[in-house]
Amino acid sequence: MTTFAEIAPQLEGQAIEVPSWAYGNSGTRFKVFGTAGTPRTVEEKVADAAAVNRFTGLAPKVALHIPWDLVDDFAALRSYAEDLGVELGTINSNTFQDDDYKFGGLTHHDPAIRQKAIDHHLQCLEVMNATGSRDLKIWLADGSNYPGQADIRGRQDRLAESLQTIYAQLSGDQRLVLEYKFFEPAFYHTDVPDWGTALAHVQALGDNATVCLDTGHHAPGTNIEFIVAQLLRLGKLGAFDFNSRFYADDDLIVGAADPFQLFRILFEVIRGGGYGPGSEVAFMLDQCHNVEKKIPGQIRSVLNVQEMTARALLVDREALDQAQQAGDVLGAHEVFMDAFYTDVRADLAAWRESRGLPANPMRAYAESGHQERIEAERVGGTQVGWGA
Ligand code: PSV
Ligand code: MN
Ligand code: MN
Repeated sequence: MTTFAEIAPQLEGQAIEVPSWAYGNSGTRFKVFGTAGTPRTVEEKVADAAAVNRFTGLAPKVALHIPWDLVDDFAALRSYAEDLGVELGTINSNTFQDDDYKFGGLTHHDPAIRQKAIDHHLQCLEVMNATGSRDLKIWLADGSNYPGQADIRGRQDRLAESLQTIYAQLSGDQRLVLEYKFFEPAFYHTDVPDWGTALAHVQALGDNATVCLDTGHHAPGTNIEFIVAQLLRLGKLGAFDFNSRFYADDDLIVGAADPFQLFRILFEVIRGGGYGPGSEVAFMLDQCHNVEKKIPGQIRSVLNVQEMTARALLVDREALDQAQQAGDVLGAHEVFMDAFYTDVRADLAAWRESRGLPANPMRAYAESGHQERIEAERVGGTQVGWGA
């Protein structure tokens, strides 16, 4: 039986990148609810991300979305973030909120619109040069709603060409990370619907192109940990967008819908060498907080990832291997489940305290007065939202 003390050193340095858009107002197509204390500026979003890191020690980077987080001076934003103890992380492009992109961006049949989408990504690369970011994350809303509406094959060819043009402009250790999603906003076909399509494109590009696995972007019942194992095996798992979904795609708190699935995913990450020193996998949240408060929503999220990481580390790999080799089906399953059912909360609380962090970051935040302070201070101006 592996003990918490044995795995504790491996929790050191765990980093989960938080998305700037998690701090803005969001909702559904029915209603976006305003929340007191919501940031009005990019700086206030970065400050909220820094608060999550202060209370948890788990979130040293904040991902930006362009143009939502466009500022005149990214070097200044970078030093503002660094003064608050966080770095600017992944840059996410956006080719889904402009009328020109109604029928797609990087896949569009009109060369002028395709060029506009490519230029947007080149602008993102310039932002990355100023922020010191490593990853350009591309999620496409491209697809079609009706059979016959679009030339599915032609769109793949154009996508490959567009990605090639963007990829050619990467410099240094910059990476292109391509995210897939099985549907929405297109409902018949999506141009990058699955990991196979994403893999085909990044493999054609080269070593600095990898796949982003968003946990919410699969059909119900999909064995996501298998995809993790396969992409790691091929050296092509670049990043995670963590979140939860109950029915279709959604951006709810990671580990909320199915903590066991998160455990299984993290076990394969660890098993495949995707966790810890030397691993290049970026762990990100991609979430929105429609009805709950946003900073505690993010604190809860990074803690969920930490808790399931600790449990996955607790799997007695030697015992598991022995049982597997012996064909002991139920024995192997029990070793796996023993780790999953181990409650690590008290051990983690003590571990955090020993590092000068609050034992219970959720409670510490609630008692800190931080929420009341930002709610009182952030009056006037326009609150930012998903899409602004
Ligand atoms: C849309 O599904 C989405 O949630 C994708 O997962 C992206 O990562 C995110 O928006 C931000 O562009
Ligand atoms: Mn995502
Ligand atoms: Mn999504």
